[in-house]
Amino acid sequence: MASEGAGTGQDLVRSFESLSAEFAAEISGLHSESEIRLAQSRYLGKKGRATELMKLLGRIPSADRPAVGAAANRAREAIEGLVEGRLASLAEAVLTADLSRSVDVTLPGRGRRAGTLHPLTRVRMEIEQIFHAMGFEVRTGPLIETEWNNFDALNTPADHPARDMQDTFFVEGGRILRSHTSPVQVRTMLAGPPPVKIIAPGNVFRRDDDATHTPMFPQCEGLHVDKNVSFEDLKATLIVFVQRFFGHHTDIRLRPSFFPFTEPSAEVDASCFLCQGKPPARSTCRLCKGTGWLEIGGSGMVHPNVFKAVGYDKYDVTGFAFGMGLSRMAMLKYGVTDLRLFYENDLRFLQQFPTG
Ligand code: 2NL
Repeated sequence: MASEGAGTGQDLVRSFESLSAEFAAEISGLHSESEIRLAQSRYLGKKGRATELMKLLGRIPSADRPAVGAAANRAREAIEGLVEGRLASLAEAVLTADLSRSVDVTLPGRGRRAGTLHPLTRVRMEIEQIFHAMGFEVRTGPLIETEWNNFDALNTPADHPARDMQDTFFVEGGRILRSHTSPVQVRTMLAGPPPVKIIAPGNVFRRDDDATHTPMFPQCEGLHVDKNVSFEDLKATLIVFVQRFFGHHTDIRLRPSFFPFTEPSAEVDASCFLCQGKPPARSTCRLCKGTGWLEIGGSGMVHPNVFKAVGYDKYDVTGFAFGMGLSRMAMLKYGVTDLRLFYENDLRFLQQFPTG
């Protein structure tokens, strides 16, 4: 070692001066903090080279000692400065490497937003709750049905126009996509004796596709069969429903109509909840178009032929049934003017129906 033979103060001063240069050379090839710290202790530690050099201080003339002490301090400061500088540039290099990756590690997190229910789902759940509170059970069934469950059992004979290829989807094996949820009620009646008090929400299919019809749409039907179920019970049930769904001032209007599976049959209108059906607001109402009424579905007393088909005694029980389209209910309730919005899954539309 250069310090070994140090006899004079000047030799020792030179040894200290070359120490920091040697140290600089040594750490220039090191690339981790632990290696650099280790090198630092080899020079400045208890058994380090600077400490060994200091031990020679006793062998030199005392007049030279202050100069050697000053040289030792300069060497220590220089080495410490080199360590700090090297560690800082190492940290800088690590940061630069991080930032140059394709992932920007400094970007704030995106966060998670809870989803919302689709407006058609919301309307279905609300209808389920209202009828459940009136004692109706919620039942579902398969989308692919037999022609018998979908048509024959419902007093809809083979020559009825609804059974045309143009109006119904026929699938392989003689089955069809159900055109209403009535087969759910048929299955329920076939499965057990009266009473039956159910609603059947679900998707149905018709060969229709234009501005106001989609080939698939959700509907909800209801059926109440028991001894002495009357048309009055139907009216009362519908009134409670529209009042809970549209608002407690709502009234209903029943217009004579025809369905193969009910007799008598009626179209169901709800009084317009926007203008309350009252003039003069009514004359300009954008919702009911001045009529004061909103068409919401159909209804009637279950046809005796339906009871015959499912094996119920038409002299023992009576029943009412009704059906409504959920898209129409959602459009009326939320003021949606284009049916297609329900099926485009545009978040700008869907986010207008917050859940909670
Ligand atoms: C409408 C009309 C209606 C029914 C559905 C029904 C079911 C059985 C027996 C008798 Cl199992 N009827 N369902 C009755 C009358 C009308 O729906 O315009 N729906 C959107």
